[in-house]
Amino acid sequence: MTTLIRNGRIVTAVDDYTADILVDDGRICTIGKNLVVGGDVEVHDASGLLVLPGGVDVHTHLDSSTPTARTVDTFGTGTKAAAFGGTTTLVDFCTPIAGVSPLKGLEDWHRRRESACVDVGAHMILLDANPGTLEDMKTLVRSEGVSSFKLFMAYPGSLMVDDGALFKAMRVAGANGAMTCVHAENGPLIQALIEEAVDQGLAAPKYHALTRPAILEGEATHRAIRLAELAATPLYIVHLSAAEALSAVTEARDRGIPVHAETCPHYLFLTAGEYERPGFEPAKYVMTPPLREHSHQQQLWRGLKTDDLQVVSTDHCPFCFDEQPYGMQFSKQQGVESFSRIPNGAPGVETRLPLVFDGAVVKHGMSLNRFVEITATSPAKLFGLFPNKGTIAVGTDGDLVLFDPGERWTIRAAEHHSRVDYTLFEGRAVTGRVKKVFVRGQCIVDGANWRGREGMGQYLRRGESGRA
Ligand code: DUC
Ligand code: ZN
Ligand code: ZN
Repeated sequence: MTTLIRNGRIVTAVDDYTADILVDDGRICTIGKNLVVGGDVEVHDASGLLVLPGGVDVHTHLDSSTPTARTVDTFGTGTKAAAFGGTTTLVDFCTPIAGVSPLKGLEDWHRRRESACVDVGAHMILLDANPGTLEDMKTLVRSEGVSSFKLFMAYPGSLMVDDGALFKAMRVAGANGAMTCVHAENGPLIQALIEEAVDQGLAAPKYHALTRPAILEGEATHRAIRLAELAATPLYIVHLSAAEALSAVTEARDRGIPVHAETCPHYLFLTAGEYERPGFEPAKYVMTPPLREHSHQQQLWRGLKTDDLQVVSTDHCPFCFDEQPYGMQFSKQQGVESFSRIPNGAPGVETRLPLVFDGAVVKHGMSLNRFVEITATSPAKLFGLFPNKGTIAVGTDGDLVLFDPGERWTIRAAEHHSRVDYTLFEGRAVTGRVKKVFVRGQCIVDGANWRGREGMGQYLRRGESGRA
């Protein structure tokens, strides 16, 4: 099919101009003024709108088991929600079952991924660094296009690896064109704090935050950086929330070490004050790391400005607050008796672009180019997807978003497309709204209308990560 987008203001990480874009057979074939086309072309008028590269969200957990629960979005529902939020590419975390090989884990992930409506790549989570796992890493990079691996420094007894295993995996990643992604919190110390709190009968959701202090994120981030330095691997700190962690990243980057980091909208816009909500409501805000005090936000905005933070991703890890398709045992209600049993994670895949546009461009004076860079271009470059994803240029995929920079609207979970039953941002008014979304030239979101279909998303075999 052929699609023409007329007269939009095209914004990439480096460009800003008005032109027409012609997409043929999935790829942008011409960009120019007043393009003349035949009658069989679908034409969309973008006058007064921004034309942005489709958003790239490199941190989601769709249809995924965690130690305590299962995330509620399938690839079908999660990617539809992403599309309505202007995101056309996801890199999702594949979590293998403990003791099962990562290659087998990827096979299972592919079966679930078949319902995706937008294009999806995979990061692999590693639960050990046994010889078989280290061999699988090489196969994953070379044959499967999985060029990033996440390891946990938190959750002893389930997801955590020790420093030796982390280092071994880092060395293999570094030597094979892959990037190591790290969940940086000091797991054993947090475990001790949780046990103390539980022994004292402290049960409320706010103790999730009080047992995961920022200083322990800072310590683990510093340690991960030093291990990565020794292992000579590019490092990516996921879901960075704390000023202490950002200073470790900044110090390393100033020394020229290839350390990268993302933060998430909830850390930019919400604070630990949410844990003071009445009743069990604060459970909605139980994600890891937890929300921090307001002072951390100033540092995160500073990091986005100075490029010490390169990416804003969502960590979309949705669990319902109440009843849901998998039943109550997989909802936030699991933790009514104790904060330590609340599933860790929150939704966000549908609200990233408008929230960041409103917060960054409208309220913090960030340039449109930098907005595109942190939501599309940098994540595509860091994770081996550029230039097909993350920019607008002749020859690249026709993944495009028509965005109204002036429309004011209010975020409501009832209008979302995810299966989750709440949003962290209920009732928040934002300026800037996604109007139309195209995946490889096909219009899949047209205002409130869905024109996509499950199964149309393609698997993305990625090139090397962390070499941008
Ligand atoms: N880490 C994530 O990346 N997502 C959800 C919970 C966690 O610990
Ligand atoms: Zn994590
Ligand atoms: Zn996550």
